[in-house]
Amino acid sequence: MKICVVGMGYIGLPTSSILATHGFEVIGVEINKTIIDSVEKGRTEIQEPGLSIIVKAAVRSRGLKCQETTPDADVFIICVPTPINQDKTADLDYVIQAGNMIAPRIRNGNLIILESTVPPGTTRYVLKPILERSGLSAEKDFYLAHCPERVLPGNLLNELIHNDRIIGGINETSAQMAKKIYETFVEGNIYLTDTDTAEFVKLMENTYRAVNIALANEFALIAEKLDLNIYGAIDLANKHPRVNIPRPGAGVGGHCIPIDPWFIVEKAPDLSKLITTALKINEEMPEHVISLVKDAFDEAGKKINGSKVTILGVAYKSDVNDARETPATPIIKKLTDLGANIAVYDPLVVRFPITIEKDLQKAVFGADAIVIVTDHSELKSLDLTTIRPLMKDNPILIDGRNIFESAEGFIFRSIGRSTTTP
Ligand code: SAJ
Repeated sequence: MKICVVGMGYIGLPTSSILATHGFEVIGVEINKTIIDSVEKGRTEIQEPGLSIIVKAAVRSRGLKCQETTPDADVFIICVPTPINQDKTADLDYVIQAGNMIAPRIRNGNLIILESTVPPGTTRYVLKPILERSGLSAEKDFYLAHCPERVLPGNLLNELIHNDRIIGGINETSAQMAKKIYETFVEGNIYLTDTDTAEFVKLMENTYRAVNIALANEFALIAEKLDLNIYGAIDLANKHPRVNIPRPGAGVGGHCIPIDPWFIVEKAPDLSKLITTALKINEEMPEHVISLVKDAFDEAGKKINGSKVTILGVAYKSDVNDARETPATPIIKKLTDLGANIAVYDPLVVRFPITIEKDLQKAVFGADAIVIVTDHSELKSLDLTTIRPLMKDNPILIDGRNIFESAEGFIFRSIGRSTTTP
């Protein structure tokens, strides 16, 4: 069976490689020529445990190819990004483009699966009419399903295989046909529903996480006001059998948690009060980091204008090389607006608008302040006694990820932590 996967990014490439190593003939379609070149050579820039091995195996066995044009196939899987517009509505351009590419290729009996995260109704009311421009009818001539991806970056391949999956079909046959594809490699359970429900379920999952992180962030701000330590308090609250509060931090990034909940808001703005407030709380965390920086500079008797501030970690979360929607971006912008000279260190990220210093000592040399934005494993074992002598007098440490309980010799601020009690 021949499967065409449109979009060879974070989801498309691992999915294609897994399908290829499970006996399917897979053709990846990609508009980015650099990605085509690297996949054809069996390589990937995406750092995920086990991914480069499986990509290499898929390409070497000739089960996976990558090209710019859309081929004929039995199954088409759409794995394109769905970014957000300025007005916080979903930008469906890539989904529409993928539909337009697939429509001329559709034959009787084909199955089209949308994996991209979309507002409820998109499969049925946006994608289906585009595909029907082929002259064929969904349900009668071809089949259509939504199977939202669910994998956690950093543990992607493992979750691709072991997580349960939700498949929404425009009819029962579509869902059953899609299930046959996924059950070749998914070891979790596969649950079938309709497309609108599957779309909403995916958004509920990421919204649930966004709202819970927002609650943790709000608790952190309250804890600072009450002069207590939020992390110890959360650990104790989480001893309750039905409480599981996530970690507060410098901000919520990535291409899903700060974005996908807006796709629910878009469909029911008047009813999405809690979701909207939660998203705003998360968006304001970088501004809170700036207020901690200002406070620490005041205590040090220094001016931000003309100072050197080193940002440690620009990945959107620990141990990934992905900086999309990273809270580091608004933090750097604000500090630059205040006149600070910024240096950036990240052990993993390569692509970022500002040059990333790969030597930690050089990055912190002569700095007035360091701001920890990402809790990479390497930064969790940072030895402050070797860093402090490299910095200017009265060095400042702002810990946006609760790596340190205190920092001797530094003017220290940490999100959700009292400045007077340890
Ligand atoms: N974060 C916190 N505190 C926490 C956990 C996370 O501030 O306790 C921050 C992270 O630093 C990061 C952001 O939240 O900036 C998002 O990180 P994440 O690990 O929560 O999620 P993602 O974006 O890497 O992956 C999520 C996952 N969704 C859920 O857990 C419900 C994943 O399963 C989805 O497949 C993925 O979104 C997606 O692609 O939709």
